[in-house]
Amino acid sequence: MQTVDKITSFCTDKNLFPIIDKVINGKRLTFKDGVTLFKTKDILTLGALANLKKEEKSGKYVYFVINRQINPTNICVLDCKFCAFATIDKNDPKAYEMSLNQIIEKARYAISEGASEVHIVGGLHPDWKFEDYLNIIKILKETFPKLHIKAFTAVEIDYLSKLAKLSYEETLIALKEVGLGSLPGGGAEIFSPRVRRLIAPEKIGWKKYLEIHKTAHRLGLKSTTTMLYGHVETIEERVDHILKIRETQDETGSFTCFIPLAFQPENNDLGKTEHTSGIDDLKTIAVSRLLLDNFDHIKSYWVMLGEKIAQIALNFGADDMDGTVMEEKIAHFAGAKSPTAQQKDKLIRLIKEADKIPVERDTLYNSINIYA
Ligand code: V47
Repeated sequence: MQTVDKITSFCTDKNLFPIIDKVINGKRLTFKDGVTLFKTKDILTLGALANLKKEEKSGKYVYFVINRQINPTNICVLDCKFCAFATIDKNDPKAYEMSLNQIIEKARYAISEGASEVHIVGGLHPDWKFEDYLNIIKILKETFPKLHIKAFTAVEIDYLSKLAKLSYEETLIALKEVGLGSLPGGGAEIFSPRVRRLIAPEKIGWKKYLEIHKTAHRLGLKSTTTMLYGHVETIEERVDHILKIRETQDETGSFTCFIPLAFQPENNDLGKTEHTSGIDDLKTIAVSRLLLDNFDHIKSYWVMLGEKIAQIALNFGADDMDGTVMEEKIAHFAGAKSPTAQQKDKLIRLIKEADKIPVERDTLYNSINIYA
């Protein structure tokens, strides 16, 4: 039986028939298709289609990285309504700032555990200078030359450029020169101006977010990108967000991975208390896989999805699990139920149980070890 017939034979939503045909014939999906996919109740057809596309991209492989997250401070001049991690008040009992030494020791420990990457993001500290941020990268790279430093979201780059009175390009060049390896994807939230006004009114808008990533790409830096979902956004706003990312990837081709971030609902000022549902999580991964035909990788971020949904998502289009993380704070301040760190062996087991082949990768998806 042909693949189209096979999938249509168990499909229970006739609205999906034309989309199945397009996906199997390699045709690009539209905004309307994205909305239809999000609205379907036929989760198994959606999963089968997304898994088919995943297998075209990466076969049975599912990637992970041995990494550590380091969040140098949570003191932040912004006051985003959804964020439970940051505080604007230096006297808040939860406020903290790490010394350069503490950051170096965290990286040293990570390397002793086999890490190839540190992922550094944090608050926009009211008193830190551009040089303080620059020094974090410089000293880390001088101390650990082989370590890949994935650091500073577009929101931080915008802040640093203001501190340094430099353009985005000049700011990124200065950071690259001292050892910045790539940019992480945080800070994208949802691009819709309506949603941004509600959840993060002071944060840079989507145009600047994408301009910073495009500038990084022009300079030869790769980056990842994200979407924070499950708060006050509509399905249409999710699809619009994903398509703006697809357009940017058409231009630059330098995003390595897309990461849907499931909203963690504790300690926020949005009045939201519900976690995303498993069905919504799986749909979001699958629709992302199907719409982002120009992305090689879709991440199933176990920290925010929980291990169980993250594992199932490996059969709904995801081909990456992020990594060991070692010290997660942002989601856990907001009530994430997952552990704050993950053992490599556990990641391998989760991937194998999903009938996939675990591949330890570096930040840029060079494979380090295949666990066939
Ligand atoms: O920028 C903040 C989001 C991001 C919450 O680039 C929240 O490979 C859920 O971007 N619930 C930080 N999300 C994490 C992030 C990330 C994680 C893993 C890998 C990569 C990558 C990037 O988390 C923030 C914000 O968008 N966030 N608060 C919350 N309550």
